[in-house]
Amino acid sequence: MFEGLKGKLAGVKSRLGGVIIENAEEIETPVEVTPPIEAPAAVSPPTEPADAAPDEAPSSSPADAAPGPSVPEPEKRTLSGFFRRSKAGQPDEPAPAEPPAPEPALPVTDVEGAQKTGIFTKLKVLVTERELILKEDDVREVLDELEIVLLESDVALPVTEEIIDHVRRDLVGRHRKFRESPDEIVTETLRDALLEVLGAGFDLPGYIRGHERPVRILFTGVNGTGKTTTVAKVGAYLKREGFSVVIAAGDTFRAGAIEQIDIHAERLGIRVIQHKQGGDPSAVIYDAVEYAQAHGLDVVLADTAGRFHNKQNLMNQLGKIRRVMKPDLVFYVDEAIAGNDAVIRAEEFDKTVGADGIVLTKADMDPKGGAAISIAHTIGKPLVFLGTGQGYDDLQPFTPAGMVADLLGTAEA
Ligand SMILES: Nc1nc2c(ncn2[C@@H]2O[C@H](COP(=O)(O)OP(=O)(O)O)[C@@H](O)[C@H]2O)c(=O)[nH]1
Ligand SMILES: [Mg+2]
Repeated sequence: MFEGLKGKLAGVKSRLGGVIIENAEEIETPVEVTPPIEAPAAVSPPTEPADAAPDEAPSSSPADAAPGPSVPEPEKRTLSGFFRRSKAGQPDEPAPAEPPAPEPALPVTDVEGAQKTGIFTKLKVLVTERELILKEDDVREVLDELEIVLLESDVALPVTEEIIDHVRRDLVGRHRKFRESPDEIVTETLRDALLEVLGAGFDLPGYIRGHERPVRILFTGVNGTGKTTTVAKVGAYLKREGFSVVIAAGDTFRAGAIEQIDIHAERLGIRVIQHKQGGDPSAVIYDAVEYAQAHGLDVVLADTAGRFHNKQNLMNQLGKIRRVMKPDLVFYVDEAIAGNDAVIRAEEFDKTVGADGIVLTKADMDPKGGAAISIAHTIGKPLVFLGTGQGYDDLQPFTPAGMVADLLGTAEA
């Protein structure tokens, strides 16, 4: 799923990490430390090999219990060591604890004075740190690249712009201590930017539990996108979640549609209410709602024929279904592989008929992910499910955190 986009995002991540490494500036921060009584033993002459220091000064935090002026050394060595490796082209590699190198000690002030005036005197040491302050120019090229990657992946233009703006706001002009790895900084920034546009998702089982039964769900959308298959998958999913389900065979328009849903439902052990082909779909759906009420069922899932807003007769029929069924939820089904077209169609559908949630099918065949990223933000309605194959279990409740973790190749936060 979304393999093309994932690969391109990995490229952007590593280049943005490179920009961070190039622009991390070295600064010197004065830090006051109070040496403990045993401190004199830890004061190393500058000529002594530096790796003698950590035995006596295991803490790398000079503010904690720093026993002498040589304490900040391990921190500096770690940073510079990390920096060297990163420059060598491995910005993603975490910095391992490395054995101290025989580098000269950090600039230290007052050492002589401290030794002369007594061990309880506070020592001022200058700790070399790296600080990150990126300028607009530093990131322009990579942000242009990210923009192209998103647009090529069919992310809608306004959504792409929001993501880019978020990343720019997050990185440019802000002072950061260079303690996190560049990869962490970049991943966190991209994660936040994507989460901002992905919306909140939709917890269907939670909705059903908190709602008067039966919950009536109408599935609509363009022919061939996977409505009937999705109705079957959602039925299977809700059964697994412990709900009782009835399906209304509301596609009375297409030859073979009733048989298709019948076969699915029989395999899944779900009851189907059906009339004959050519009948009034709102009558079938009405019967299914009555059946659910009479049997105390939790959910009615209504399949419909593929309809599109410019076919006036089908629009009228859909209006009638809405009046008769009084759906609690209208789910618009489209296919992820349609990319931006799916987003445009969903937007039109929502404006003319109204939708409460979106299902994107065939995500398993979509290398781009643009529709999944853009659709909720564009329409202001949640993406509820992703269809991920032709099997009944190939349905993922959409969660923004799961999607972002998948795209960025990280564990779910
Ligand atoms: N790969 C893949 N195929 C799907 C998915 N959902 C549906 N399909 C296939 O898409 C085709 C059309 O599905 P159907 O449910 O009949 O679409 P409908 O006309 O909207 O009812 C069928 O061959 C399905 O097996 C999915 O998530 N992934
Ligand atoms: Mg169908």
